[in-house]
Amino acid sequence: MKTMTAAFAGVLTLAALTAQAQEIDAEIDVNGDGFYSFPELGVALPDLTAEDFTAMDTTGDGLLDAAEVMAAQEAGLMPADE
Ligand SMILES: [Ca+2]
Repeated sequence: MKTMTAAFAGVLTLAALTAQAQEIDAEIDVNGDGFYSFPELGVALPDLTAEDFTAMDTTGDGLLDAAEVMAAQEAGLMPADE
């Protein structure tokens, strides 16, 4: 029973990681925390300004999560799949 619970938890973790991986590129997310910081995104997008980043950071926490990345791509603020 204990083994089944552990396996189930593993599946849930994998599903969460897969969902996150759709928008968060590990090549940009250098520290692997699942968010893009301004310095991380600046490496991938050299023309990125602090104002651009602030516009994408709708929660104002200084990091872009998957939802913010997706919204930024849909708004044309960030190129998708580069
Ligand atoms: Ca990061």
